Amino acid sequence: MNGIMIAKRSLTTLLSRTQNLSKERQFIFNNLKQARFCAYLAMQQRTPYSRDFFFRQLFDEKSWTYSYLLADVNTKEAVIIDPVLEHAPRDSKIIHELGLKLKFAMNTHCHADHITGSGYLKKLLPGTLSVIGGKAGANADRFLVDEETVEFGRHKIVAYETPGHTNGCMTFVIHEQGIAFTGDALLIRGCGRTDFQEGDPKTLYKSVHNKILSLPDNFVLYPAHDYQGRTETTVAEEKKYNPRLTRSIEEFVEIMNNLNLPYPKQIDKAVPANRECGVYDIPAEEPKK
Ligand SMILES: N[C@@H](CCC(=O)N[C@@H](CS)C(=O)NCC(=O)O)C(=O)O
Ligand SMILES: [Fe+2]
Repeated sequence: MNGIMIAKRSLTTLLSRTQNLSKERQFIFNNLKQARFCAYLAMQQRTPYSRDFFFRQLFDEKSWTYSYLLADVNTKEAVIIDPVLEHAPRDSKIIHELGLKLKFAMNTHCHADHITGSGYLKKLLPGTLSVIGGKAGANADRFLVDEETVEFGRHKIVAYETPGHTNGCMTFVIHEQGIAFTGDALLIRGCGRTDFQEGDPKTLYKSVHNKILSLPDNFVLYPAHDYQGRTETTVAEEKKYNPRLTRSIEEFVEIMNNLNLPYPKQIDKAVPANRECGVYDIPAEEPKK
């Protein structure tokens, strides 16, 4: 082996070592970044629920919808967020068993994929009032405006307009408990589609950034649906990992305009029914216990 060949081989070995070193460095750097974010998340402990705050997440397996039953443990006043028609008997049974009094059946928006349980719950639990955002274009007993407060016992929900999936979408925040119910504005690692009803991607992007991701990092977010079995997220997680909302507004619009999702199966039945806030398809007879 002559001198030139030896020199070439040494140079090649040296180069590959340098490349490996930079790859290793990159790997360590990425791991450190990840570890730092995990440590940050661990520090962002959730606000513990007050002892007098009752919370129950409920699920509809047909439309993958989450409903939330909340109550004041002392006064027993309760609200339910996004109830589903078919589950009104289940929900009213829980309310009855726990000795709660349902004050409001609240809707984050006029849903396209299922019929709200508001009307049926009104029938099963007389005295319940249905509630929806004033811009939803739906009928209800109470219409909410931006930043209006809804009370149950001593607890307060603040309703914020978060349009974009539909015009009337609202996010319900309980500041004291560090939680927000985002409806379909923000889903876990996703967001509501913008290709039907009054959907508009730019409006949705601004709503989510200005009203939801601007909440404290440790706020826990509860969506109206999840299609992968996840139950909750946080502001910090979505700001880091939401594949759509971490992009620029232009990229977001591009993504949303190219989702090509199938039309929701129940939309033609659900939207007209929800405009009447659930006074639809309710059995004349009480369900058998
Ligand atoms: N496949 C479902 C439709 C699911 C769907 O379109 N969900 C709406 C919320 S009502 C959505 O925004 N989905 C967002 C997504 O899937 O990324 C059905 O037929 O009901
Ligand atoms: Fe929806």
